[in-house]
Amino acid sequence: MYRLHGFCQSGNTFKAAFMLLALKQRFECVLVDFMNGRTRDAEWRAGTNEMGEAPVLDDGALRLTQSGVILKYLSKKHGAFGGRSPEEDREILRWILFDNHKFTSYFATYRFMVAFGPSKPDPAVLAFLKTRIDGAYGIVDKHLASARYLVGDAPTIADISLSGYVFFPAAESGYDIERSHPRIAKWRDRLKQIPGWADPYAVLPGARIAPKWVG
Ligand SMILES: N[C@@H](CCC(=O)N[C@@H](CS)C(=O)NCC(=O)O)C(=O)O
Repeated sequence: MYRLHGFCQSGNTFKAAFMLLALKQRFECVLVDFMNGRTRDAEWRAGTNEMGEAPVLDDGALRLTQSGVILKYLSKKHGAFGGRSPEEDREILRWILFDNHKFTSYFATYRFMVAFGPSKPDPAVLAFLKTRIDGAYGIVDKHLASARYLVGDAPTIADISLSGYVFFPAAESGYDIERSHPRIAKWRDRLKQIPGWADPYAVLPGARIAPKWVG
C-alpha cells in the first residue's frame, strides 16, 4: 500500500491523493504537522525530505518527493492520465512546470498567509502575490476557453497538478474563481466528476483550521 505524507490544508498533498483516488489505489496517510514546523525540523528533513516539503509518497522502499515527480511516476506505473502521444507528454510537462512555478506557488503562499499564517499579513506582500495569481490564473482561464482539459481531450496529470488548490473553500483565500475565472471554475467542476475524487478535507489528515486573516 502507498503511504502519503502530508496534511489536509496542503493542495500539493492533494495532488498526489487525487491521483491515487483516481487510480483506485489504497493509501495510508502520514500526518506531517506542518503548522507546527515539522517540515523545518532537521531530523524530519534528514529522514523524510531534504527539501523540507510535503507531499512525500512511499511506494514500499521507494520514497518520492515533488508532486510532479509523484504524478509522473504514478501515471507511468499505472498507465493512466499520461496523455496519448509524445507531444501530449511534453505538453503535460510544460503545464506542470508552469503550475509549480506560477499557478500553484503564488496562490498557495497567498492562501497560507491570509488563512493560516501566524501574524496579519503585510498588505503590500498580498498585493504583489495577488497580481501574480491574477496573471497565472488569467493564462489558464484563457487556455480553457477552447479546451475542456489542459492537454488533449481527456484529463491528465497536468489537470491533477494544477487543480491541487482549486477545491478548497473560497472563504479560505477570499479568491472566488466562480466570479473571477469562470472557466477555471467549470474545469474544476469537470474534474470533480472523475471517479474517485473526494474533498481534500475528507481524505487528508490533520485538523481543520478556521481562516484567520481573510477579508
Ligand atoms: N513543488 C513542490 C511544492 C511543495 C510545497 O511547497 N509544499 C508545502 C506544503 S503544501 C511545503 O511543504 N512547504 C514548506 C516550505 O515551503 O517551507 C511540490 O509540488 O511538491
